[in-house]
Amino acid sequence: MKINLKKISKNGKSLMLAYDQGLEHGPSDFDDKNVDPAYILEIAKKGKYNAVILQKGIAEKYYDGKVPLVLKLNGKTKLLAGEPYSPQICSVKEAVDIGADAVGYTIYVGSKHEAKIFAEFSKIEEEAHKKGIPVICWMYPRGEAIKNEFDREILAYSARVGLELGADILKMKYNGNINDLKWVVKNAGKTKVMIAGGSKKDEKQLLQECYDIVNAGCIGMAIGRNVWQHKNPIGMTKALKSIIFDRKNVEQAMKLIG
Ligand code: FBP
Repeated sequence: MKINLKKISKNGKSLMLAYDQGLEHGPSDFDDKNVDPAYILEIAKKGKYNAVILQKGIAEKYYDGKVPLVLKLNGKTKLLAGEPYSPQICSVKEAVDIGADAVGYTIYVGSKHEAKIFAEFSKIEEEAHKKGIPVICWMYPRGEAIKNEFDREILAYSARVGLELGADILKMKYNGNINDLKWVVKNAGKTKVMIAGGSKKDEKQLLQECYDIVNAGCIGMAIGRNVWQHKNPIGMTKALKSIIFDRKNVEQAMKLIG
């Protein structure tokens, strides 16, 4: 089934604001300002993001429908060691009732729990697509079998798995090599690719990554810490948008940070 991505993109490009780190990483990512979900939703609104990515608890208490919503359906803490598995904690129906325009699910490609993950995801994919809701997969190759999660073939394999399983968008990590990313995008076929921001980095490095990402054929970024940990989140948003939507270069974008 062809799923419409218009609600969470513009002219085939997209910039999403991720705020599920409270569950995935815990409070170590936060300061006095960004610990407050209302602060993040204000950035999402002012920055006119194509979507904000939340877990259901925060969505139920803070989301006001002013920006499109991607609701994450699974999650886990960083406290548990061992082979990764992120259990489903929200149904597609609940997500739609909360107002989700798309749903998200993390797949740990190569984990010992892969069979369980695939089975859980296939039900989500079927239900979401029946309702016409796009499915975004966080494709994270992890576990004992994965020696290097940034390896070109492992990343490309993960992208292919996303296509084969029926995801509409993949949220992946960039290993810093644009040719590798082009191969990843090719393997994703008609499934679109977005890139995560990662931990806070130098502004110029982030914008250069954004520039590569667009030039490799990705539709944009689904980014969190590099925006809401920034002293000027809206300036950083403008810079990222100028590259993704207006094809500006890094120097031009740098001037917009303020
Ligand atoms: P960031 O841009 O802050 O890295 O957020 C992207 C993201 O995919 C989040 O949605 C998620 O919480 C986190 O990264 C998971 O990253 P990891 O598993 O590498 O800690």
